[in-house]
Amino acid sequence: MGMKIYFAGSIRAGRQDQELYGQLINHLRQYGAVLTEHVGSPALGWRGDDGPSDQWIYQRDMAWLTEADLVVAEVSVPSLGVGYELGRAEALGKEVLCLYREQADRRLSAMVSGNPQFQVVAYATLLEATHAIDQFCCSQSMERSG
Ligand code: 6K6
Repeated sequence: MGMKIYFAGSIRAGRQDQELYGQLINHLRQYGAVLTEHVGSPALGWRGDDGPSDQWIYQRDMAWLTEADLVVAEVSVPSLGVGYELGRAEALGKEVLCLYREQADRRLSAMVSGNPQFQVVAYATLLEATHAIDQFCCSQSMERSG
């Protein structure tokens, strides 16, 4: 327990999944501190300009990503910011879980689905998503405790 978790989800690329992000973040809390809780907040709109400067946000998020033990990304809404965070997470050697809802009119980027460093799980229901989180977080916390 007590891991640091970086949750990534779309902000300026569209907030249509915000409520789902909040549910996933709530579920993640049992495994440790979610550094990026605001990603699930209804107060954070798609403009994402109601707070500090973009430079400040970038610096803070990169610092959090560096200190995180695990990265969990909801990648159904394609977001430049989330894609960037995933690339940086890989370069930092982080363990990464990507959760994706199958959609008829859209396919996940091959840069994510084809990356052997990422665990990519397609899901249909919230229960399937939280199950994938349980498997990922439990195996990681067992590896950490030796
Ligand atoms: C308002 C108040 C404080 O911060 C804001 C606005 N913006 C952001 N705050 C925090 N993290 C952000 C913000 N914008 C992007 N990110 C990071 O990029 C998050 O960690 C998300 O996972 C990701 C979303 O990228 P876009 O490209 O969809 O915005």
